[in-house]
Amino acid sequence: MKITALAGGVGGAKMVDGLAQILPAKDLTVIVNTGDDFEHLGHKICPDLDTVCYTLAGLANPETGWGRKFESWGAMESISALGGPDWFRLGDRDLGTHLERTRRLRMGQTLSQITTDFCSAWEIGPGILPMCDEATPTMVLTEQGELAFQDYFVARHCEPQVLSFRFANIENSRPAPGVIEAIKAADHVIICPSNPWVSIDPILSVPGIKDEVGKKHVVAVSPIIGGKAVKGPAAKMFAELGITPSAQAVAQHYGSLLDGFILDNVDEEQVELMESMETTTFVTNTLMKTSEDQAQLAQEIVDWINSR
Ligand code: FO1
Repeated sequence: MKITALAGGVGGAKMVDGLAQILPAKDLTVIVNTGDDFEHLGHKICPDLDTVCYTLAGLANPETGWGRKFESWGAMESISALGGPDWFRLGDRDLGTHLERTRRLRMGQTLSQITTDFCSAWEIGPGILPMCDEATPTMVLTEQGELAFQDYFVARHCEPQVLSFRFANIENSRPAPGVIEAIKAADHVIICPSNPWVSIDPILSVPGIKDEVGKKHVVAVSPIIGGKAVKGPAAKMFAELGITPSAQAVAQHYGSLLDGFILDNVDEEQVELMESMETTTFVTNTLMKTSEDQAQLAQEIVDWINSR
């Protein structure tokens, strides 16, 4: 069975890692959010692509979820000592990725070509595709004005109250090569337990992607468990936008795109509400603390999908 997953951030990377453990590599393609990408210290940083790739390559930092394991911070310390911008922490090993990616971009290669090459160097089996090759930076409209995503997320610790989101230049973007083909070829699309507002919505906003996803069987895994986000600001965003954060709110956010929804045992009482919305549900442990948890959740989802 062929699966195409939509992913961003640490929750997405964990789900994808679980799927990669149980599916043949040729049957899994991951479309990754690039709305978080930005230029920093003159280099192109792609946090979600790198988080997914480092995780699948076994290179990810298990404490932070982003960046590399066995990292050293010499370059950052030098920048800091010179009074340079040190609010966004780039480790030495991670920096190598950004240097090489930026070098290739400046030679005229596309982000999708570079990602394919990096994945083969890191011996990653599943297909990993950026949602598009164009820059479509996520902008967060807050009570303190409009902020670039990493300014909001890292520099300001997600503190400003959110009013809305905008994906700049999205209307001029096109699905990266292979994206539409991967969705068409999929038996199922899985929306990973990533932030709906800033990880999944950017992907679905690339012209053509949502229409193609809408033709498939689509299931989503809730990133909200017991009213709280497993990691990151998703619950805070729902609340600030006037929506009580819950698994049900996530299902409502995706609306008719979904024909299945996976929620955690602690949210079992929400099943009736969701089934009244005509979304079939699957209830299990969705908290992925270990690699075994990731594989178990992936297997349960695939078994459930197969049995429907
Ligand atoms: N997140 C932080 O909270 N602080 C950082 O200093 C930081 C550095 C960083 C470097 C490379 C990278 O790929 C990601 C990094 N992140 C950092 C995480 C990242 O900004 C966010 O988690 C994602 O954009 C949200 O999915």
